[in-house]
Amino acid sequence: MTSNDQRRVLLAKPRGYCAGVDRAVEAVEVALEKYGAPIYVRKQIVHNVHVVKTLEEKGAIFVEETEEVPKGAIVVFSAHGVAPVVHEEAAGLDLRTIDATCPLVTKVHKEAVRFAKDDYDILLIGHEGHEEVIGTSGEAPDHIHLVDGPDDVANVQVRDPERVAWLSQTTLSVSETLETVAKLRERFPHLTDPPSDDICYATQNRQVAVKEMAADSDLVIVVGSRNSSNSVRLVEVALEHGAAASHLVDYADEIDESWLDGVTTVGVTSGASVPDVLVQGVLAWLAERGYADVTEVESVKEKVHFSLPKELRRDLRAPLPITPVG
Ligand code: 2E6
Ligand code: F3S
Repeated sequence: MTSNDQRRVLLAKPRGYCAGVDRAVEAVEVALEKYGAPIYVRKQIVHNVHVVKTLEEKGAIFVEETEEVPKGAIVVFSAHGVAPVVHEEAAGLDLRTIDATCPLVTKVHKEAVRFAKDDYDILLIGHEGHEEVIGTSGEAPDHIHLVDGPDDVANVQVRDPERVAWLSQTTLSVSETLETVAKLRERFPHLTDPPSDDICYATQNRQVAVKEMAADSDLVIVVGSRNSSNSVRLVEVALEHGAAASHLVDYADEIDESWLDGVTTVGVTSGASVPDVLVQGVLAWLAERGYADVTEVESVKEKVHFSLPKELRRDLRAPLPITPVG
């Protein structure tokens, strides 16, 4: 039996919202305030069930496809980005669009366009079916080949092995991506690197933070949704770096009491799409069970901020149209 005075929590920092998520969620909130409900959002604005539910309660309507949005309405594109064809669909329906694509995803789109213009075969490392991968691939469908991890490298076929570049999804495991790139380079020694890191600062920093606490933790609880790539990666990183166990939960009430059997130190972190109120819920749940001693372990300082999408900034500057009375 673990005595009460040994029980403790290590709380990772940085954790939770990144600058791109903060901007995307605020974009929907500001759009609701400025234009009124309903505001349509194509796909989950970020991959978090609580965020989506909260915005729905405020009047956002989430749809899977652009064609579900009524003609002339306002639609927000999610932080994960969209293919150019989606912009065309929206224009065809006279929709007013607010593009909440994270600027760091847009950066990868631009890299894809440039490599395609130079006629490279582009090997996009990422998870099949993920929205970000669908959006990036749509920038240059004839040039991009998806590589879903190291085991997929053997399947890659290119036109000219001397003209090949790689890019990646922003939320991958850093170590697994390095392994995939090393295998790609074995096959294609002339492989060209992206101009800068595609795995974003927030993904990297949250992985560094969980790595630092993993070996000292008997259990690491990651707060995040199952379809959140960066959150799922944090569980993997925790296990790879010495945590005895690690689980992903959306809410504190999903924690199984049996996970605490024999546990002295609990590590807690959260994905980039997770509001901190959910982490506070987990801390309160743990405190009720004797894990009230919380130490925040800060590995990297973050100061990144992105301004709101340009369509919103423009409208926020403009005076409201005067509605004639009578
Ligand atoms: C957009 C791009 C990258 O599943 P994933 O980790 O990509 O997405 P979220 O919504 O969980 O995290 C934020 C994000 C948005 N990451
Ligand atoms: Fe952007 Fe990275 Fe967040 S790509 S949305 S800063 S996880």
